[in-house]
Amino acid sequence: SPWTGADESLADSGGRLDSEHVRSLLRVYFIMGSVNCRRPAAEVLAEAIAGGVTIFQFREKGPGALKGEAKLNLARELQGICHSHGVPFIVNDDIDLAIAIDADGVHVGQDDEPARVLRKQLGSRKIIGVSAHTPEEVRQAIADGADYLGIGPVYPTSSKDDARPVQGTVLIENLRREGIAIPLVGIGGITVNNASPVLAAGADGISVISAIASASSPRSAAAELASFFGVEG
Ligand code: 3NM
Repeated sequence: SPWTGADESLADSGGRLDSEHVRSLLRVYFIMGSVNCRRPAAEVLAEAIAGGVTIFQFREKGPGALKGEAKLNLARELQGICHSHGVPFIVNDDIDLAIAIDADGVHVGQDDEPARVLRKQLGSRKIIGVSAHTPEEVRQAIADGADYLGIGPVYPTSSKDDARPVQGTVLIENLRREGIAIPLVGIGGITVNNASPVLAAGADGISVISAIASASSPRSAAAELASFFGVEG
């Protein structure tokens, strides 16, 4: 079902988000900032959503990234596109921006505020995602109340300068073998040609930048990724 924002029906009796709903939202997780695409980001995002993207993260980072009002304006434009299609809009790292525009959630790395601090700032109805690269980081993020994890880099990536060493699908497999059920996505170098082992390892979804943002047709690329889940683009 499409995301409906701060809707009580998504929260359980404790006011927490429904973890199975979050899990289903993660299937085709598209991440993008203005530096990731050569065409206007709004065009790329609209096409990707038409293809079947299920959740979007605004990640305005790296050399040439927008700042200040330009960043805020692009965030608002992309958020509007997401919301008109029922796609949750997540902000990477920038908690102040997430709060200013009432985003649906935030995604943070290991160098940012821990999820337990973010939860206090954002409340129980926002999605909080954490990048984790080791079993210890996974345990900590879960203890801190993360709603989902991003595990990577699964494959070599050229979209993140400070990416950790490639780890394949082994951490995802090990977590599932240990019975850790938290919703999670694989990230890093994933394309339609290598996504299958990530899902077989137990990921609930695949998270990509370049496979969609750099595709000649973002719509087709998203549709091919969505087809792993039997979703028509
Ligand atoms: N985080 P692409 S890898 C944003 O390992 C990000 O945590 C990673 O881009 C991690 O799909 C990555 O183009 C880049 O490889 C993903």
